[in-house]
Amino acid sequence: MKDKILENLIEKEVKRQKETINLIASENFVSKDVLEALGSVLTNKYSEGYPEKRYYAGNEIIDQIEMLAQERALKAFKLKAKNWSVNVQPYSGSPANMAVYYALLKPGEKIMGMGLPFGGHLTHGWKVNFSGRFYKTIQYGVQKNGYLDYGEIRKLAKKERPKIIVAGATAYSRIIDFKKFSAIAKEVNAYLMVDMAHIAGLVAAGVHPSPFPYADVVTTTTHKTLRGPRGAMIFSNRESRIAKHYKIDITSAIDKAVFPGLQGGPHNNQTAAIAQCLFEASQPSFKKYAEQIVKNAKTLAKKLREYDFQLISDGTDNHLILINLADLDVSGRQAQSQLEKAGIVVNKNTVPYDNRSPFDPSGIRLGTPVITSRGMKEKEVEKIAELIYRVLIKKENPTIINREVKKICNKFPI
Ligand code: DSN
Repeated sequence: MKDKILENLIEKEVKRQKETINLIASENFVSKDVLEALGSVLTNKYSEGYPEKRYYAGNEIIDQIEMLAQERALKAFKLKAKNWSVNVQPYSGSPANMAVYYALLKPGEKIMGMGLPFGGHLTHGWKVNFSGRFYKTIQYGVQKNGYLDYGEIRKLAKKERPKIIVAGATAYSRIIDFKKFSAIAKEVNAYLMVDMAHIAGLVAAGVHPSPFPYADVVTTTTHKTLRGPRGAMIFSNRESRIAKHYKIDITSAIDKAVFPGLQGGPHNNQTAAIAQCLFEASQPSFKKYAEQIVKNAKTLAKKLREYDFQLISDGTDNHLILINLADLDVSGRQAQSQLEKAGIVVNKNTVPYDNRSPFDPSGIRLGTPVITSRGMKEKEVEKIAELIYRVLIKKENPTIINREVKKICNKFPI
C-alpha cells in the first residue's frame, strides 16, 4: 500500500528539481538506468564479505554484480587489475576516507590535508570530524591568490612528517598537481591519498589530470561529476612503495577496514547503480559531457567577472567557481537565500581567509555538473550569470526572476 504522504513529498521534490537551476557543485542528476538499479530488488540481499567469500548463501548473482562494478571502475580510469584494486562497498565518501585511515594509520598518527575553510573536506583532518579527533592533523591552505602553494605544503610536510598526505578538495577551482604532491609525499615517506570525489567524472573523461600515476590510494564518491548513485570507491595501488616500506598489503588492509572494520553488508542496489554509472562514464558521450561541464564553468566565470564579481583564483579549470562577496553588501547566506527565491540553488561557502563564520560566510560556490546534465550550454550559462547579477547586485525582485528561471528549466526537462 502506497504512503500517499510520502508519494506527495517525492512528487514535490521532483517538481523542485525540474523547476530550479541547480548549481550545487557536488550534485548531479543520474540517468533513469542508475535510478532503476537503485530501486531494484538488489536492496533485499545481505552480502557481508567480498565476491566468492560471503557469509550468507544466495550471493551468486550479487558476486557477479560486484565484480562487474570493480571491472568497470578499473576500466573507467584506465587501470590494470595487476596494478590497482578497487573496493566498491563504501557507503559514501566519509566512510571511504575513514576506511583508508583505519587501514593505514594507528590512532594518533598524523594526517596532513587541506583545511576545511580553504576548500578541503571535513574528513581531511578537520577538528570536529573523526579525522581530527582520532588522528593528529596538520592542515594546509591556499595562497591569497586562491592557488595551492606547493612550496609551503612541502615545507609543512617536512616539518610535520605526516604518515598520510591528502590531496583533494571540495571548493578548489584549479587543477591539482598530483605529481607535485607525490614528490612531497615521497620526500617525507608519506602515503599520498587523493580524494578525487569532486573531479572524478572529469578524471574519467580525461579533462583533469589523473591522480593514478602518482597516488598510493584514491578515494572518490560516485555521485558528483561521475553522475552515479550516492556511494564511494577506494582504489589501492598494489605497487605502493610506501606500503611496501611498512610491509602492508594495502588492498587487503583496505578491504578489511571496509568490512569487517567499519561497515556491515554492502548496499547491493548501490553497487549495481555504480556499475551502471561507470558503464555510462566509459562511453564517448561522457567525455563530451565532462568537456561541456568545464566549458560551462569557464563561461560562467567569464560572465560573472564581466559583471564585476570577484572570483577566488579569478576563474576556474574545473566544474566549480567560488564567488567572494566580501566587498558587496550581501553575505553568503543572504546570497544563497535570495538566489533560492529566484529558483537558483547554490551553497554558501567560506572563502580563503574568510573573516566571517562558516554559518554565514563571505562566499557562494557554484558548479555546472547538473545544468550540463540537463543539456544547458554556453548560451544558457550566460543567461544564468545575468540572472545572478540581477538578483545579487541589481537587487531585482527574485520572484520575477523566478519566472525566467522556470522558462529556462522547461526547455531542459529532466
Ligand atoms: N558535501 C560535499 C560537497 O558539497 O562538496 C562534500 O562531501
